[in-house]
Amino acid sequence: MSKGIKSADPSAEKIIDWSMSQKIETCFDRVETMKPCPIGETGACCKMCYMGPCRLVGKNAEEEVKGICGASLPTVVARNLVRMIAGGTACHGDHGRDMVFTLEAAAKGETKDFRIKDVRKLYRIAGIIGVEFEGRPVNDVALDVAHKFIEDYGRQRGEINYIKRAPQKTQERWRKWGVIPRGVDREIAEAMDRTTMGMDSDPDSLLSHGLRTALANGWGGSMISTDVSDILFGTPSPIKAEASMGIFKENEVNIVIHGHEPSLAETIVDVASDPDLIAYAQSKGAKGINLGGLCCTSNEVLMRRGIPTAGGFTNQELAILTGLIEAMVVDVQCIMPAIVEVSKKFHTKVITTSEKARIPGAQHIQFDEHKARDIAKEIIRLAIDNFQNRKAEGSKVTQKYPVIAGFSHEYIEYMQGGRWRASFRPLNDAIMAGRIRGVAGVVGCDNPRVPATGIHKYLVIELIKNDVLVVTTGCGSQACGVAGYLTPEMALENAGPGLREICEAIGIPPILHMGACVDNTRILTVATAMAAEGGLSDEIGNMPAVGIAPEWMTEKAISIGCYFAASGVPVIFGGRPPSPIAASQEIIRIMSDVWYERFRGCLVFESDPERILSMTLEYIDKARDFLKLKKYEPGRFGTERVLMDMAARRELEKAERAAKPHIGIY
Ligand code: MSK
Repeated sequence: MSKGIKSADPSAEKIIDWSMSQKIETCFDRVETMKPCPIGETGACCKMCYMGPCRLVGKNAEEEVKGICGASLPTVVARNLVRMIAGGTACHGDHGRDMVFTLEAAAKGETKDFRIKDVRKLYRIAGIIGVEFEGRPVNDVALDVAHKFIEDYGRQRGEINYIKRAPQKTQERWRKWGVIPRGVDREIAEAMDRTTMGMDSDPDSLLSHGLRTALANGWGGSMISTDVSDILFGTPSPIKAEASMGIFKENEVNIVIHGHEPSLAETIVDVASDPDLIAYAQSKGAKGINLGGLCCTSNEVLMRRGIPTAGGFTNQELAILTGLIEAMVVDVQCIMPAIVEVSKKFHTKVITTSEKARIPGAQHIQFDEHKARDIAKEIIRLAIDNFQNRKAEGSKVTQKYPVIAGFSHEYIEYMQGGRWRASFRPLNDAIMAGRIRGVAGVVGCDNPRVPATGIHKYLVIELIKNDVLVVTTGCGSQACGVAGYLTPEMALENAGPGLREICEAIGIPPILHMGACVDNTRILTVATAMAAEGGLSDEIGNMPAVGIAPEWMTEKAISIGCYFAASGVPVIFGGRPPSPIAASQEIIRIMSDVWYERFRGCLVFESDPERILSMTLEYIDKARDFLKLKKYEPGRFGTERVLMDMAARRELEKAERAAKPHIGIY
């Protein structure tokens, strides 16, 4: 492995240096030896049947480059992308399904270990999906809500429940273009069906179904997951915690909770303070039990319980390299099988807990929501027993940063008017007046293939300097946390004057941690509320808002990017060039120009961080112009907006129909 900066997280970088000196291999080594397949990385490899795999390369025009069956290059690129969307939707969909089953078990009284913690949220959701709640026992309402959500998975015809939650105009676009999902499972199955050999070969038709499948994630599986998690474990509100690899304690039993689903992790947090378990830890020579998180399970317990985070995806092997981890407990998604190999060099026990995510060499303790506390206690005892096996070696880091996390939709609304007058008026007004230029979601994975330039860090700081309010989720939020960017003080120091003024007035930081990957749906509902509030766009499309995934790598990220595009948000995916659609100009055109025309959103790929920044600001300013908002001028704010009469509104709609999208950079 060559020397040089590998991670933008300084504590991770220190551990990587140590691993190199010890010749312990991590993803940062493998990324250098494993070169990506140059055909597959652009989407040009078709392996849907065994006449191939066909490599669709050549100098002819792309529609003339064909596989053995005659599938063209655009067809193959589209099929590959749709399969990525299906994979991502399946992951988030299953996550949501597991949460619903837990809600169902709690409502039926089948488990004593879970209960409805946030009745207010339950009623709010019941109201949205048409479940009667007035005067009914809480568990009856919860059971009906659970059953309505279960229907969303298996429905064969009709529309998933949350479609009606979107702005009317956004729904109309979806209906017009036939992308409303019927059921989560149905869309995934159809995506697999359409993309097999001999099925759909029309790129536009394929990609439209891709959007339908992605919407089944955003307004289905993921949104269900977020809401049911809030109902069961509480809707997040700001909470202080710590971030970085320095969260582990030398004199305590360290347990890492890693993956995505909160059920087991929440239970581990509950029982870790059990006096019997603490006494047991002390009997083994430890001072106590210390929990830390990784990836999105971490985000779940960070924003609800203040459990410190060791960072995002690329930090998972590195956490073990501290030599301080007694047990790494994993649930589902984004778990590198490599952690087992690394753990063999230390005393760490890797414990898998889901049948869906087993790893050879790991110890398996199956999670069951019906006896969650017993299982959590068994895991903690196992970790305590392992404390005595801790060896002296490891790369110790002490650096850590404070973070403020937990900005849910409900809390952001509450901050703008209190419990009785909660609204999005101040935020909309600030955007209209140009104090806030726009909003950017900087989200998604971290990726060892991306040179460690700290693209998340660069973008969030530059955006807030430009008066753009930043919301962040997933490993993107971890990248901000381990850099010390998730404190109001630090972020306010860097924010532009207008953004700073508003953040101070409302009492929010300029970079808002909104949760895990599934919680990107919180951004959708915030955008919907802003549309309903009035004064900006009356749909999600045309809002001065952009989504960015600077270092994406999972299929889930592609699915998320697509549901934002279909919902009306321009989305920029960064990272290394090329892109999974780079082989086909036709697919690039559909996903940028055609999708923009239809939905006012798009998905483009751009690897240069400076270009990502300038494109983001261009999208935002273009939306401001379109809405006839006051021109953004740093430090100069207006209060009035150009009012639109009917004629102006008609002009606007005419302009919209004629609008050619704009930035075609890939
Ligand atoms: S964990 S999907 S690496 S954000 Fe949600 Fe992080 Fe991406 Fe996994």
